[in-house]
Amino acid sequence: MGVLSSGGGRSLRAPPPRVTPEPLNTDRSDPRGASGAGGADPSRIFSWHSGASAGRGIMSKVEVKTSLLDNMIGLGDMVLLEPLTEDSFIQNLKNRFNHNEIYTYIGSVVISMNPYKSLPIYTADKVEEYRNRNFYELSPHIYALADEAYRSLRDQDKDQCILITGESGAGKTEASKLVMSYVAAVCGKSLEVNKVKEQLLQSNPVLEAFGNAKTVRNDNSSRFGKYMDIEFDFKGDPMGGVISNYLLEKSRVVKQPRGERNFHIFYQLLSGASEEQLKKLKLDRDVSKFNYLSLDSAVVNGVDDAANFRTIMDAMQTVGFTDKEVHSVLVLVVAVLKLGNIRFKSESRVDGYSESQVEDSNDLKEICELLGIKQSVLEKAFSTRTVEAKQEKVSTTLTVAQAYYARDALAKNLYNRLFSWLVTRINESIKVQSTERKKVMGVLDIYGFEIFENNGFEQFIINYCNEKLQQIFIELTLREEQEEYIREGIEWKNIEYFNNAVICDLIENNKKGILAMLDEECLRPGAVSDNTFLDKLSTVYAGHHHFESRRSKNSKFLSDHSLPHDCFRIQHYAGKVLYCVEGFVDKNNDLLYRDLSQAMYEATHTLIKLLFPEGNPKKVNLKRPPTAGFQFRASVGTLMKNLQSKNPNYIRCIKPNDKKATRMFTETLVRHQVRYLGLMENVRVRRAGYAFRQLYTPCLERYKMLCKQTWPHWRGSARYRVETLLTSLQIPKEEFAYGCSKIFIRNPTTLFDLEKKRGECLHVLATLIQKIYRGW
Ligand code: AOV
Ligand code: MG
Repeated sequence: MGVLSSGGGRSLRAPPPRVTPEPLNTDRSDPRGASGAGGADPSRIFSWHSGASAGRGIMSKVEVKTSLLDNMIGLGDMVLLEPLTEDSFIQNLKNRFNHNEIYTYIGSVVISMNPYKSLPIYTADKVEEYRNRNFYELSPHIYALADEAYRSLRDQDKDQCILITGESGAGKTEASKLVMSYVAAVCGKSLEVNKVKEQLLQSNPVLEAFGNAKTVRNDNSSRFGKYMDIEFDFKGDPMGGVISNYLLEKSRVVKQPRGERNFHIFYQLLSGASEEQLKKLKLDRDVSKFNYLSLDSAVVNGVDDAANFRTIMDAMQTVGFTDKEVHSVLVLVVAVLKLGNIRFKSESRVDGYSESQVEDSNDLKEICELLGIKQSVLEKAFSTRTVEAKQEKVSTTLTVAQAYYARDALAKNLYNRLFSWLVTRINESIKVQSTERKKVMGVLDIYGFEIFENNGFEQFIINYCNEKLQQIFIELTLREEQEEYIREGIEWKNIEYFNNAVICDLIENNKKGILAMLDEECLRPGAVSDNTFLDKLSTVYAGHHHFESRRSKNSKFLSDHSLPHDCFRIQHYAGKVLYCVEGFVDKNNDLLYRDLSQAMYEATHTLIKLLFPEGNPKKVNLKRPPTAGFQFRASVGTLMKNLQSKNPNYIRCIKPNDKKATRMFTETLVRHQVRYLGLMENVRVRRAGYAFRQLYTPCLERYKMLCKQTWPHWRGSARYRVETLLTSLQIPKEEFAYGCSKIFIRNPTTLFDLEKKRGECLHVLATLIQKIYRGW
């Protein structure tokens, strides 16, 4: 039938955009982009694939079966799986994984299995292979998705976003880098463009050094969320970008769970700095000298911290950091390390009270020298605390425990602010200067869903963020898709799926959500504690299906000893997580004694002064800063809106085993992920659905030249004329469904076919016009 449905192996390059000079008249009211469930993004007109692998076009069920049997590599697109069961789905993934085929499609969604080994599939030749090719022409690859998104952005002028999801260690960060490097490889290559590209790419290692760490799940685990908008000019060349970062897991700075490390940069600096650098930084290379650095996993297998340090230094230079700035940054990293070594003792005062005092002042002295702070100022800030209320200032002494608390709070804040400053500084470098209209590709790489032995506030925030992303996927690929069929009056058998909106609401509801209740508790005067917060939650959510606590009245969990008294459990979309409530209030409050911020503000070191603006005594602000949870909820809300305004491209990462091992496929683990990611439902909707849809009038305007009854003018209702057009082209009836306002086309090949015919028609017309112009 169509160009794509002929036998395999034929070169099926996408028709160049020149053939269709005017933009497709797309249904812009349709926000779906529909990458997921065979939805309606007409911008994919040149690349909607048929659901077959390697240019085979639509395969019959018999063919599919044969190919599954004959070809142990498995099927490239799950849509073709017959019979479609969870077992066959997983078997297909396994077959492919065993043959190093780590990518598989569900329509235009890419499933990516982490191979835990480097595969020769990301070479320059591969880039060339996938460049400007139809999505389905070649075997499934992340490059096909990247190419698709890029061309859609460049040629159809549609902003894109790449949504990468999956649990910790599933391969999101790697995937995001592959997408970025692919796009960098296929766009312009002028000197100027190359410089921008380098800066954009090199921002990655810098942020990874400061924001990633070894966890038990992943040796290079992202401990912050990152969203990067890459901005392109009309030709599709990158002009720059903007990075947004989301809540860094700053508690890691002062304490790491067993078997985990602090952020990479600490180890990199100690291993990689030259003797001269160390001297300037008053630093000892020995990891064991620093309380903030865990020793049991200081060295990560296969990771060369020293070499990485040099890479980071080069990357910082490429991004545009001056030598002075780099030095300033390193000074702050050292200051954090040394803060961890400060010890306190209790000292009796003449008035009978006791107060905390710095025990051995050498580290404190060095910190002060590095930062340009008077030693007495910092010492005082560690032994007394000033509370300001209206006109009054009251000074109280700190106990030793409070002093340690203050020290850790300062270290966490310092590092966190340094990290945010790095993002701001990188943004300054990659900022687009021109005011010309930009096309945008957003790449989202967040921390993946995680369940540890002990889960606290950080995991709660991370898992909430993942819940929200799952929600976008559900909304766009499962809910809206199905609702549109019903709205348009198309015959549709509802496909059931679990909607996690209820969990999102449990967490983020403005009034009663867990985060709102935590805020309420934090702002309440009087004895505020994690336990009173938990009591409150337990009362309000006693009967909630996704919330479990032994403190709830008549709790059915009273005898559940796997649920300790100081914990609550949430049934997330991806599994049950037990959260220990200890530290929730404190981490949400994120308070730093003003004496410490004032001490930092007094520093002569310009960067640290900049990081603590609230320490300016002239600008005392008695208003409480927004809580960590509040800020996160707000920024995630903005992010979701941003993502929904773009055409989504999904990469669903799956972790094949829990051991970070190559060639190991743990079926139960994969099954669990397939379930909670909603992949079966995704295939079902996709299989039953229509790949393309368009309002009748624009559809007619685009293809009217293919039929005498509609060309050059048509009369009557657009719907009636579309029917005339399609009938005259003798396209099988089952390929279409006529909705109230839109025509739905089942297979992309049909669309390609229409496009091809249109292209030929335009070509004939253009030749004719040329002949006329040249006077024959
Ligand atoms: P994550 O981003 O999903 O986890 P990563 O992208 O960091 O996971 O991947 C974890 C590790 O798996 C990497 O460091 C690589 O060793 C390996 N890996 C992943 N993808 C590939 C690939 N395509 N080819 C080869 N190796 C790969 V987290 O950041 O923890 O949620 O918070
Ligand atoms: Mg990551």
